[in-house]
Amino acid sequence: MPEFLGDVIVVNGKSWPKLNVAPKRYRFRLLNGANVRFFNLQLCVEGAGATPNSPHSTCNADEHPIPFYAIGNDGGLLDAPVKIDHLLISPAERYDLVVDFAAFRGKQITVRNNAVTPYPSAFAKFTPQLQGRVMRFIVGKTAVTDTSFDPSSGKPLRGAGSTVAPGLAKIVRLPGTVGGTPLKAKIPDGSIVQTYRQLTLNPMFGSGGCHWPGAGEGDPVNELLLNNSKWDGLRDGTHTPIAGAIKVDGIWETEVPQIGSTEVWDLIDMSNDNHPIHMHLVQFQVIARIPYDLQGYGAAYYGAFPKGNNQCRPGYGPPRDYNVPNASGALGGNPDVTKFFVKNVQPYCQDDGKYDGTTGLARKEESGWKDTVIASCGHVTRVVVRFTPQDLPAAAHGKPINYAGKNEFPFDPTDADPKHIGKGGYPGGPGYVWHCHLIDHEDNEMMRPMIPGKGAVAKR
Ligand SMILES: [Cu+2]
Repeated sequence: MPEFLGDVIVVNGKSWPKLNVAPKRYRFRLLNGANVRFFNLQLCVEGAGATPNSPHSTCNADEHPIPFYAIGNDGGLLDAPVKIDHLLISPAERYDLVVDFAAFRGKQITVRNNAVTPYPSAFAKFTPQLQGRVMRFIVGKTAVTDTSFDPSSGKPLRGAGSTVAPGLAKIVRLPGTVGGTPLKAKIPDGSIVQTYRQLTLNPMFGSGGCHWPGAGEGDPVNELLLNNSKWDGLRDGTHTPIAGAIKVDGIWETEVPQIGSTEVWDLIDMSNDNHPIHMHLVQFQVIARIPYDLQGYGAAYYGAFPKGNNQCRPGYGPPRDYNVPNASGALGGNPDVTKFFVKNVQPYCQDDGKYDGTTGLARKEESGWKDTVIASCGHVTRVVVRFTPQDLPAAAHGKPINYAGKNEFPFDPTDADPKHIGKGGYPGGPGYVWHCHLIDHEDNEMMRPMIPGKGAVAKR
């Protein structure tokens, strides 16, 4: 059973609570703490609005959605407020919101949800009276003065001109993101992106298949894997490690980024659901979600297993030798996925991602520092990650800065010796992890170790 689903929505420990608010601005910090449930939230005020409900709206016919502002997410404040009227939030993601209740004196505003579960394949029943509502605001009748920051002003949240955090530098834009240098911009000693990885997200079917679709009704997903690799990195049945893996504290690791380096990871979702992929130690930036042909790629992937054993048993096919770059120069031991990029989202996904923003460039509200990204069905989700503290500049005097090989953390994340805890080594043991943050998936092997290394990395 790949997911357990509860059917009562709980906010701060209370089911479907009500909160009395004054007609002014409030800041809300949201954490999706559900084990597997995504939320696509709207704030629905009673009465008809100037703009009619869109077909996608979750508001009732006698309600309309009100706008609100995202001002931050997982890794801190955005550069400027982003006006939205719905918000997709997956388990472990955080969003910082400002809602202005001033125009709604005496009204009730219900927070509603229309995200199906699993998202977006919707195997589970959706009952609007259960999963469709989250909480309710009851707005006071008496006008109050409000001198708080007004996000509708569009004024910056960080840096010069900000009244919120003028001392906080603007978000450093990593290569490949909007506002960052192009992915192939050169620095004197190599390319700005030192390592490119293509890594798969695999549903492991009882029939032996490792990508959607399985063998039909009754073919269970027994476990989920990252890059067709179990947690310990041992090949199934043979007890030999993945080729190219290194052993750290008894675990065979493959994601060993060089400290300080900048990497691009392509997360190839081979399931029919979205997965919130979470990385420890660092914050990264989302570049885009690129539609791809899962069936075509799946055929190439199966083709990389030996004949006669043309299924996905870990250890017999991808990942092949992890550190041998594929046709696109990507590590990970997988067939090159870029040949299977397509213009339009393929129809095997329940949703084309256009309304919830899980296709194309990163949404504005997720364009800051993130540690959790929704890897969406039918897409290769591309993120850029730099193994440094997040606030270091990316360029000086117009030239990109290369931190590769330099540890800029106040501790040594490359040190895996547990004896060094408290002596500059942190955290001891096998280092860090990256994993799906659907709790039921991470506990079913959808997690891999990750430790920054000191050594050289492959150049593109
Ligand atoms: Cu998952």
